[in-house]
Amino acid sequence: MISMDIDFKPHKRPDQGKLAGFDPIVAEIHVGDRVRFTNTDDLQHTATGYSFGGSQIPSDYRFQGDPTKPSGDAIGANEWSTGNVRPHSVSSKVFTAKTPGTFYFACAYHSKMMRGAIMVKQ
Ligand SMILES: [Cu+2]
Repeated sequence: MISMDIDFKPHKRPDQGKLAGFDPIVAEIHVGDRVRFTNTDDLQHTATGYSFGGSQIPSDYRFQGDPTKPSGDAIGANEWSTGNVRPHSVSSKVFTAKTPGTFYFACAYHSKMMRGAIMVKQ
């Protein structure tokens, strides 16, 4: 379970830029684990995976699909999204970790202030 709240404090990671707005901010899980997001804030948020190969999120990145609609089932390097998750402890759909790696995601509405990572281990 990863909580979503725009007020969660920034966590600096020198090679990845600012990560904030989710707790845990870097979720360490294993292949086969399931992930669900819960919006503990009083604003609507999404968690939407970036599809890019590098270690630095491109500053001009734009989500390809419609991040306000749920998409995908797997945490990986392809775009996936919770879609809009309503405030006050509503939970998202469930995603499964299928491939090892570090995958970044953001809230589609607050992508500069709400960014996190999921580290999937074998
Ligand atoms: Cu948000």
